[in-house]
Amino acid sequence: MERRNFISNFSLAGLSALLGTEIVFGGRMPGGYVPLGLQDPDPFTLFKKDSGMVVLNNKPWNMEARAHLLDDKVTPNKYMFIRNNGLIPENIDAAAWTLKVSGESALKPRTYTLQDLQRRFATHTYQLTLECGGNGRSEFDPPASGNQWTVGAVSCAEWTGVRLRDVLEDAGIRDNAVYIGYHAADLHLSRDPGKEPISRGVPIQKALQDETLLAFKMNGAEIPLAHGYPLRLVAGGWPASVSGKWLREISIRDRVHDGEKMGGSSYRVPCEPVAPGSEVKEADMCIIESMPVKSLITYPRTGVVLDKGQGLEVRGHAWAGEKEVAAVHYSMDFGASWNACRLEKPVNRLAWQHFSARLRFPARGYYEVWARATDSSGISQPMVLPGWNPKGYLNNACHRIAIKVA
Ligand SMILES: Nc1nc2c(c(=O)[nH]1)N[C@H]1C(S)=C(S)[C@@H](COP(=O)(O)O)O[C@H]1N2
Ligand SMILES: [Mo]
Repeated sequence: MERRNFISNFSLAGLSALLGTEIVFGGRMPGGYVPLGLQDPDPFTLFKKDSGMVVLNNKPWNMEARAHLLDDKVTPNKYMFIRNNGLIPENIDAAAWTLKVSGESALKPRTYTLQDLQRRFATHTYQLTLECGGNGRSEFDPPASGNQWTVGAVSCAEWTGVRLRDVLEDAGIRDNAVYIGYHAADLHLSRDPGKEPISRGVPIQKALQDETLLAFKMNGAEIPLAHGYPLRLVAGGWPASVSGKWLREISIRDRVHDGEKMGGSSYRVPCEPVAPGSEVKEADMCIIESMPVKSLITYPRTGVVLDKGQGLEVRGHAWAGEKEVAAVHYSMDFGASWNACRLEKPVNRLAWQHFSARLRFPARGYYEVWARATDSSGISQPMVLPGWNPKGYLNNACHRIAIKVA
């Protein structure tokens, strides 16, 4: 986002809010002047993020959480990772915003205002897990290019909107429909309006699921700008790249959507395992669909020092793409033995689940707690890195934290 343009659209009160305090002589400030305190991009203030978040890139903005920041059952905005491929749209007028439904397989292509969507279709609310396909990329060797996400490119917020299915059915779906693709309002980094930063999609079956939303609210409020205000596609359990932010158009396709970042090595992995560092032919790459089983220890934070005799409640979340998590186990002896954690059912399909366990440490010294989730089909997280792939996707290795008992 061009900070200067963005900022100059704010009123004095808005600028004060961004600065976090009143501009005492604000009335004397020349029109359009950008206060120095706002000239140095401070993404934490700009996006209302916690100062413990980690900025991976500023052009485009990419930011991740640390594991312990994700302790809430429902992720608040301040701890939600940001993944942008292009520039956040400026000057959004929600009252004039429209969503077009188009494509070869749309019977009656239509355009809806946000008000049309809200008035004409029933509203639904779900907690939905969104994990970037590249979460965990930083551990792959040979390394993959792209944002070096560690563990924090995952969230589970509560999304409210209308079902994509209801809207697609209103526009009419031809029998030959196989996919939907999204088009959004963000600008390509080159600022060339003819180029899209990203335009992905999902098979029609995923588009028609109850939980696939055209969302206009996150955690009960307007969607924050960085997360797709005023309208976002949310398809939980799949790489979050299919959940298009700043949504302008949904295309009902008679073929696999061929938008930006659908081909090559983008969000695709070798269909069959390959040796690390291999060249993989485009024809041998498959589109990532449901995300694999994974878990994250969110309490305590790694490195915590405990007093001897102090018990400890360890907790976190686990998720498994389209599947449910059936069990989470922990180990405190480097994987030699495993014990079951308590595990809650998901509030709804595609929401992450919460686990906890009460631990006792037998002596002073250093420990590690490892967590491992198993999905409903019996597949568990690997303890070492899973299959290498050219872009470093789908690292669902077990999460570990360090603990000292003093
Ligand atoms: N329009 C648009 N939608 C987008 C993206 C984007 O760059 N532009 N990034 C995608 C990717 S790769 C991810 S991981 C998620 C990140 O969502 P978040 O920033 O709300 O956490 O948004 C997806 N939707
Ligand atoms: Mo992503």
